[in-house]
Amino acid sequence: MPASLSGKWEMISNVNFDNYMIALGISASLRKIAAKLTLKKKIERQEDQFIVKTTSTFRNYTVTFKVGQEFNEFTKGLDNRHLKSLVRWEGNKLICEQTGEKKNRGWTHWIEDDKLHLELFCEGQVCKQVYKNVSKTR
Ligand code: 1AG
Repeated sequence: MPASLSGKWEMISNVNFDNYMIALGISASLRKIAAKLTLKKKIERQEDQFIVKTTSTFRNYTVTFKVGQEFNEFTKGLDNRHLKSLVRWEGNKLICEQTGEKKNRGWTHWIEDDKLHLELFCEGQVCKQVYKNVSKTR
């Protein structure tokens, strides 16, 4: 059973995504498309390095980082902003702080009941997503 974030995941719930996107300044037409997507994640980990790929039928987004090492993030195809991002562990939660134009922005990933949990936050809005594991087991 998946005890780590690594693997393939498919979204099964998505709460308050619209308000999160509004906080990011995403247009109504784009939000309408985004709201209908079933997002997938592929998370690869090699020691302190992570590659997180978010994919959908509409757009894809990949971020690569090392835990504890600040990096420049460009949210290409999302809100297209340049951020200074820093990911750290807090217990078994992987927490990213995204510093830039938007205040109190970031995300938290953790595993609970074999599901991948994600909170995306921006300026007081919190979007909560849950993903089921769809890694091939053989
Ligand atoms: C992320 O996840 C965010 C990944 O960093 C994308 C999740 C939600 C989309 C965010 C904002 C919406 C902006 C524009 C709408 C356009 C496209 C719809 C979504 C496209 C998905 C690729 C945290 C972590 C590591 O997993 O990235």
